[in-house]
Amino acid sequence: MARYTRARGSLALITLTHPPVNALSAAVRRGLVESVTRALEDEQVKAVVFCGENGIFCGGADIKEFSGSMLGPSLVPMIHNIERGDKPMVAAIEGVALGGGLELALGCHYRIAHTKARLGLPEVTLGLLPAAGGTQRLPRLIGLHAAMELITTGRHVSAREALRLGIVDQVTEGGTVEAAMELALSVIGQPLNLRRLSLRDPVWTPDVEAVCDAALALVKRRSRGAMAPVACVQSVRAAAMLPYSKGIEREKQLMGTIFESGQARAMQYAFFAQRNAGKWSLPNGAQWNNTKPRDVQRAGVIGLGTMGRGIAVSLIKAGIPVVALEMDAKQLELGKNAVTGILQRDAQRRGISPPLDLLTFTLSFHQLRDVDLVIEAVFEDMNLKKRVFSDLSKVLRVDALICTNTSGLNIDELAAVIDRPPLVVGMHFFAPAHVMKLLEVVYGTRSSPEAVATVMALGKRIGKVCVAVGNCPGFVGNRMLKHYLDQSVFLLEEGATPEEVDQALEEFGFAMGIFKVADLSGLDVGWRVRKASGLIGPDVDPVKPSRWRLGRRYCPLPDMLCQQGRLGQKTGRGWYVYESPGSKEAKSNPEIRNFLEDYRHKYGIEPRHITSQEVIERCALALANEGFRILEDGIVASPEDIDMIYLFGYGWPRHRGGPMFYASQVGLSVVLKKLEHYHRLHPDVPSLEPSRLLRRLVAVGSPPIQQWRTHLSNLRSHL
Ligand code: 3H9
Repeated sequence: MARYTRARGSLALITLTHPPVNALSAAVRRGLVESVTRALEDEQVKAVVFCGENGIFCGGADIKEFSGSMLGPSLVPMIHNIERGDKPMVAAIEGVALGGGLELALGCHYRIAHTKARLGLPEVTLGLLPAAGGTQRLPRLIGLHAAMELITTGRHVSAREALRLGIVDQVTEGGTVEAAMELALSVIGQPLNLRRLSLRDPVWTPDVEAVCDAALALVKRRSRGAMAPVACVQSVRAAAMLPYSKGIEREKQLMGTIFESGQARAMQYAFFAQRNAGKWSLPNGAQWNNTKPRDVQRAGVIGLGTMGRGIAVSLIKAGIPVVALEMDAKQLELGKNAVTGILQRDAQRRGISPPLDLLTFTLSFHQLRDVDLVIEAVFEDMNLKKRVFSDLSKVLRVDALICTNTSGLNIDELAAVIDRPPLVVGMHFFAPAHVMKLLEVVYGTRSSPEAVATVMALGKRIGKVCVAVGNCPGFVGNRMLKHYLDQSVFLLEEGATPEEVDQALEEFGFAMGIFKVADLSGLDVGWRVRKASGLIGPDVDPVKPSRWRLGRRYCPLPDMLCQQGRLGQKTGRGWYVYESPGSKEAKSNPEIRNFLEDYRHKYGIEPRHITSQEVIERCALALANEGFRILEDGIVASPEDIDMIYLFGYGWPRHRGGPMFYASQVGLSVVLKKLEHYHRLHPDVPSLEPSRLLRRLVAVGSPPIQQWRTHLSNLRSHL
C-alpha cells in the first residue's frame, strides 16, 4: 500500500498508506517497489518525494510480521534500488521515521523533517538491529560515535537534533511535503553519487577499536546478558572497517543470529504487551476502557514527602496545575524547595523555563475546593490516610475524584470512610515517582468505571505505563515480590551468600541483585511492614527468633540485621558494607559471612552449595507462581499486565519479557515439575506449591501465553 501520484509536472509523490504508523508490511513493500519502478521508468518524472499518510512518515518494519513467515520483497534490495535510482529521491519526514522507516529515508538522497518529527533506529529495543542497511549507512552519514550511541540505545532524536547530527538536510515548520517538493525540484540534474551513502568509504578513524571496545563495555554493563546491543556494536564496527558490500553482509549475518532468539521474541512481546496493558473488557459488561474519562484540569497533591514531590512534578510536567498541601509550614517549605528544584533542573536541561506558575503551595484544605482530582500521598498509615480522606470529603467538590497513593493498603477500607466510594481509586506510584514509568491503578469494589478510566487516562497523560489492578494486599507487584524476597533469604539460610544470590540475578539480567536493592531502599522499609502486619512483635524473641510464623517458614535474618542497626546504604552497613553512610559502592561484608555462619550453626542448618540455576529457579518461579494465583483471582486481566508491572516497576530484564513470559519460555510443564520438586523439599513454603492455574494450563497442553486468559475459571471483577 503505497499511493503513486504525480505533482508539480515533473515530480512523483509516493505516499505510504498503512495506518496507524505506515509500517512496512509486505503490501507496503510491494507498493513501494512498484511505485519506484514506475517513477524511474516515467520519463516525465525528474525527481521523487516519499511521504507517509496522516502526518506519519513510517514506524519501521511491521513488527507483527516477525512472528510469521515474511513474504514479499525484502527491505535491503528495495532501499538499495531507491538509492541507486538516477533521479533525486527525497524523504519528507513528518511524525516519525523509525527503524526501517529511517533506513528507507537514509536510502533517499535527501531528507527533510518537520520540526515536530522524531527519528531513530529503535530496533535494539525489540531485540534486533537495524538490518535494512541502518548500521552501515548511518555511521557513514553522521560518524561512528554518534551512530554507535543512537543504534545501541535506540534513542529517538528530535528533528532539530537530527539536523545538528546531519541525519536530515533541512527542518521545516510548515508543510513538509511541500518543502520536500521544493527541494526535489531544486536538485534535479545534480550529481547523486555523493548523496549515495553506500558508496562512501568505511568510517574508519584511528580510535575505532577504542570506540567499539568502550561501546561494548557500556552495553554489557547497561543491559546485562542482552544480545542485541552487542550485535549492534559489532555491526557498526563493520561499518568502520569494511566496505559497504561486506558490512551489509555482516549486518545480515548478525541479524540472522538474533532474529529468531528467545530474547527478540521476549522484547517484541513486551512491545505489544505495553500497548495492550489495561485494554480489556469485564465479564459483567462494565467496561472502564470504553468509558469516557473525565478531563482533569486541576489536581491536588496531599503530602510533599518523597512520593508527593515526584507526583507533583509529574503532573506539572504534563501541564496540569497543582495545588500541593502539607500539614505544617516546615514540611511545606521543604517540599516546595524540593519540587521547584527538580522542575528547575529539568527545565535547565531541556533549555526551557520551569513551569512554576502552575504550582500553588498551601497549608489549607480549602484551597482544594476547585480541583478535579486529588492524590493523597501521606505516610503509608491507614489511620492517617482515613483522617485525610475524611478532611478531603468536607472540602472537595462532590464530583472530585479522590486517589490514594499506596503500595498495598486496602482501597475499600479507605473508601468506606467517606460518602462517595465510587470516586475513590488507588494510584500506586513507584519511587521516584517523576522517573519511574509504572503506575498500578487500583480499583476498589465500588470504584466507578468513569473514575478508573479517568485515572488511567491521567496516568497516560503524565507518561506512565498504567496497569489496572484489583484490590488485594500488595496489589500485583508487591504481592508477588514478597515470594521472591522470601526465596532469596531462604537461600541465605541454606548456604548462599548475598553476593552469590546477587550475582546469579545480575547474570540473569537484573541491573542489581536483590540484596543490593534492599540496601539501597533501606532494610527498615520491609521491617516496618512486617511489624505492622504482626509478623514481628513483642511476642517474638529477638535473641532466638523463630524460623516459623503462622505455620509457615519465616526467615528472621533481615529483622535481625535491622535490630543491629544495619539498615543498608544509609547506615553504611547492611547486606554489604559501604565506605561511609550514603555511599553507593557495595563491598562484600565479612561480618555477614560470620553472621550467617552463626545463624546456621544456632539452628543446626548444614550449609550446602547453591548453584545460580537454583537461585533463578527458586526466585523467578516463585514469583511467576504467585502471578498465576493473581490471574486466577481476577486481580489483573492478563499475564501481559503482570509482565508490564515487572518490566516497568521492578527492573525485570526486558529481554526476558517478564516473569509470566519467562515461565512460558521455560515451558509450563518444566515450571510445574520444578515447583513440585522444590515444594517437596520445602513443604513449609506454600508459595512453592504449584498454583491451580499452572496445573490446569499444563493439563490442557501448555497453550501460548496469549491464550491463558481463556482458561481462567474464576475471573472476578467488581467494576
Ligand atoms: C525494523 O524496522 C526492522 C528493520 O530495521 C529491519 C528489518 C529487516 N509494526 O505505540 P502506539 C502499532 S523493526 C507494527 O500506541 P504512539 C502499535 O502496536 C521496527 N505495528 O502509538 C499500536 O497498535 P494498536 C522498528 C506497529 O503514537 C499502534 O501501532 N520500529 C508498529 O504512542 C499505535 O502505536 C519501531 O520500533 C510497527 N513498527 O507511538 C517503532 N509501530 O493500536 C515502534 C506501532 O493495535 N513503534 N505499531 O495497539 C513505536 O515506537 C510507536 O508505536 C510510535 C507511535 C512512536 C511509532
